Amino acid sequence: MKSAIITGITGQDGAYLAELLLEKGYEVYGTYRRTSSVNFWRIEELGISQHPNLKLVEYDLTDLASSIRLLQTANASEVYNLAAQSFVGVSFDQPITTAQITGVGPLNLLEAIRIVDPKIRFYQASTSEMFGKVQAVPQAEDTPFYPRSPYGVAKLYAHWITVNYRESYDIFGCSGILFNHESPLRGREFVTRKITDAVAKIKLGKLDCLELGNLDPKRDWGFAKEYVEGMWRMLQADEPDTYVLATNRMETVRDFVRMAFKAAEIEVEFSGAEDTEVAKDVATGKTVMRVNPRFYRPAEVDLLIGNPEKAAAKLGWKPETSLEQLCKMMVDADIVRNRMNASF
Ligand code: NDP
Ligand code: GDR
Repeated sequence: MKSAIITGITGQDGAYLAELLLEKGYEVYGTYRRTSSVNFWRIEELGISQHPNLKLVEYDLTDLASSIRLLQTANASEVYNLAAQSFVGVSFDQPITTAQITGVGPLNLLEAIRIVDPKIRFYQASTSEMFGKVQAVPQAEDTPFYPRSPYGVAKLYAHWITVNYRESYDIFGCSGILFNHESPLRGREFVTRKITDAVAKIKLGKLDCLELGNLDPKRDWGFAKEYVEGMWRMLQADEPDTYVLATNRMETVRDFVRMAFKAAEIEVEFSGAEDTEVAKDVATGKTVMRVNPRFYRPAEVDLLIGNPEKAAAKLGWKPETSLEQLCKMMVDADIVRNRMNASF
């Protein structure tokens, strides 16, 4: 039986990847952090938390000794490093913690691989945030990087150290430059889920108005479940490499707001500009969304759209779910959860 380690199993991608690897017959070591109240709601919702081939291991990415012990215990042939302080907004308030976890953390795992077994295959969760300020459209593997947040800068270190270990020590290190990917399991601090959760609450009469920051940024949003399949394919390839996963379609945050309300059968109309922009329910005239500058970031990434041709050609990977389908799936899931007063 093949064995794999997934760091960050309590996160969105960790949960979907665990589901995929268990389906493929792997033994999965999923890591979670020691906190006062660990939350396994995602793997519970997927129905895999009690799976006999899933082992949950306490682990912190910033600790080299525990990285070595993790590899020794699991005897895994593949390591998927999904753990990170992954919220861009928070990285401006906690830049040092972000650098330690998101930037240097992966180096602990690479060093542990070098010490324990250099044949272990390693996946690093890199990000379109490394492209940051637009240098080319659409962005591909060879587009120059220009990160715009402490998170993006930290991820860039992790990306290059993965490439460096590949070239220096022949470690099978893959870097997946993934554009935004969402799902009903997305954390509520990220904009798509913040929107779909609020739309569900407004639909059910539990909330009057959603507050957002900048509505102009354009993002390339895909479905997370499809993106974890791409991660797995990268580690099955003959050679380690760097790949972009994206849909090659972009929309603004404002477009996603409109789409989410539409999925709940509420038509909205936008008016006002920048700080005073609002969206009103056409049927009732009520304001259901307003801009609050509190959510603006010190530096913004205006436009991300990826070119996934290399992943299509070399891995046979292709996104299938449209943004409209994804958005509807998220709104529907949030309506069900809010009806049950679920807290996640
Ligand atoms: P989440 O924020 O949902 O999950 C992050 C995971 O990392 C959580 O399980 C979290 O644990 C864990 N973690 C945080 N700090 C540590 C630490 N010090 N030691 C061990 N574990 C830690 O992220 P996603 O699932 O959305 O993303 C997965 C990875 O992919 C991340 O690295 C992210 O930066 C990257 N990425 C994500 C994209 C996306 O659109 N989703 C796009 C491109 C890259 P806890 O629950 O305890 O906080
Ligand atoms: P991002 O995702 O920064 O792209 O990082 P997020 O959903 O947080 O923001 C997307 C865009 O929406 C704008 N925005 C808001 N964002 C949030 N969170 N809350 C708001 O109220 C709000 N209003 C407007 C943001 O300014 C931004 O432009 C995600 C994370 O998953 C990273 O870990 C990952 O690397 C990248 O995607 C690719």
